[in-house]
Amino acid sequence: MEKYLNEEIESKGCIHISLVDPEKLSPIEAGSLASLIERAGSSAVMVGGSLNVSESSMDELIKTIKESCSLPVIIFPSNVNTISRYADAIWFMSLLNSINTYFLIGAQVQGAAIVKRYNLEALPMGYIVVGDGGTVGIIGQARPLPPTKAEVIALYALAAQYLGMRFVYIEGGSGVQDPVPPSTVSYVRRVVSSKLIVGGGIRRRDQAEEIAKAGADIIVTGTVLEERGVEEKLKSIIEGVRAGGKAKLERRGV
Ligand code: 1GP
Repeated sequence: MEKYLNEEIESKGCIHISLVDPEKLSPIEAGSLASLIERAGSSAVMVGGSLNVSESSMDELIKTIKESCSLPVIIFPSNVNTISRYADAIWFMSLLNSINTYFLIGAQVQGAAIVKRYNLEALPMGYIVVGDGGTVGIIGQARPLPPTKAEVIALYALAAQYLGMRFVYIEGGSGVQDPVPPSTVSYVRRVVSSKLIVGGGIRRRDQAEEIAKAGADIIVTGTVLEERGVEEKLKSIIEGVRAGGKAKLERRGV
């Protein structure tokens, strides 16, 4: 999975991943949504949510997604009970600005043996919640990092990189009003070389394009899948990701 993601990022400059929340979708809805996600051009599907998710709801949803499209599925865990054997990989993540050690290392210790038993590829990721952070900020007891405090966010990201985390996720929180500012993304980009994931509140093409141009490697959107006109909206966001990724590659002279 990591090799696939890196190759996709290498060729496109920036890629898009759709986030599906088991609490918000029935497996039947998820089936048609999964093929729509593939048609629209996402590179993978992430499955997870902060509230009311169980291993069985993860299993059902992931099986349906795998039957309905050929995209790889990555677990976006909120707790140890969201690890499913049917996924291809898991973000093995630590919520770096949580004040609760459970979200820093406790859940990871409890989940590690399950990940091994299910033979899931573990993708090491530092997770940084900025702004109010939405539900995940509350559940994960994140100490709020102001979205414009780029220099502090960058230090969290750099610490993650030095700890060996090959992915860093700057999370604005699902459904928040404003995404992480592109200026913050470009600041962090200049400091770290880990793959940079950005998500939370991205609803439009121009927002996705600016964040990709600023240096994001992966853009995640979830809420848009629950809205009317999803196919059109998703395609337009992914066009923005492509345009921003292309600009990024051109800047690098690729
Ligand atoms: C949440 O960053 C993701 O973890 C996606 O956010 O639901 O706002 O697209 P949205």
